[in-house]
Amino acid sequence: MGSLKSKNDIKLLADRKDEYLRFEGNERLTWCSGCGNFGIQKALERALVLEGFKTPDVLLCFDIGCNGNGSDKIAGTGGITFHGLHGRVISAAAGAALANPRIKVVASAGDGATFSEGPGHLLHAVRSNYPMLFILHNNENFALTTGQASATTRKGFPMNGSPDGVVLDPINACDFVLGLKPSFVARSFSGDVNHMTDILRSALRHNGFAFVEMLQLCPTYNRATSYEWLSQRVQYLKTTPKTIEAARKAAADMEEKINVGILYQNVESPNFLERLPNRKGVKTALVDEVKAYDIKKLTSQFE
Ligand SMILES: Cc1ncc(C[n+]2csc(CCOP(=O)(O)OP(=O)(O)O)c2C)c(N)n1
Ligand code: SF4
Ligand SMILES: [Mg+2]
Repeated sequence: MGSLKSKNDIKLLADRKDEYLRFEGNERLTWCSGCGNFGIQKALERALVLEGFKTPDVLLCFDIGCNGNGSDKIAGTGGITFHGLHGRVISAAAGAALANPRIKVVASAGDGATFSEGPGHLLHAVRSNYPMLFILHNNENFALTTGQASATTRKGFPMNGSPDGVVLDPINACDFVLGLKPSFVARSFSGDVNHMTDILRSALRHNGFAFVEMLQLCPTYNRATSYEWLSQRVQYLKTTPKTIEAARKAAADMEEKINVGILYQNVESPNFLERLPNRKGVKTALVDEVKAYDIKKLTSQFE
């Protein structure tokens, strides 16, 4: 399963060491010890380099939160990053992806941002099939603001702000997205960098909106799903379910047997730009078409 078990990939990564180091940058990482964000960042760097991307070809967009603190720690030398408002990273990233399809756009956000602050953006990104990769860092809480319950916190667990236990059922992130006729949905686990790397490589190759949920360890505030708890339950899918119904079945259990892998992929679904009649046959990107317009004549009518 793990890509770095392959000798070819280890050699490729060694050959592309300079590019890898450019993605890695040299900023000091400030996440807590044992935080799943370390592994997710490593997997993303490896996946980008193994897929042949160079730092200027990639725009890495980050939401607010502990996950978003990766924005100044990745691509430190030569890479392009964008740190948006809480819950709004998808809209900014999608705009960039539509404006310039020559760059690869990757957006990262937490569960709080995605399912409490900005679920509308996710919903329309999935149904629009924008050409970008979205990584959900699901640590099941609002971590940066010290462990409040989010929409993915498990029922009954006491959190800061709800010390008697959360009273609502959690949203199952992949099931939610699968209900929107997506073109790519996958789940992985921040305790397995090789698996995350494999999943991210497939997601980077996907033409359309690739949704990847990382079950992210947060030992400081998410005591419900520790490394031991998750690693005892994670099951590696051997094949990708063929239908959305089968994928939803595979995604459903988050308590006993938690499936990770590519849950669903539709390679036939055109991305948003490919659907637009006015972009058919157009060779330029929107960024090439930007020019200065004289609007004086137009505005003079209102003077
Ligand atoms: C609109 C808005 N509401 C609240 C906040 C305060 N805030 C900053 S980080 C954060 C928690 C983020 O949780 P999540 O998105 O899950 O990311 P994590 O820290 O868990 O990685 C909150 C509530 C904010 N920045 N903006
Ligand atoms: S609070 Fe949780 S998510 Fe934030 S850095 Fe610490 S372990 Fe990571
Ligand atoms: Mg969170």
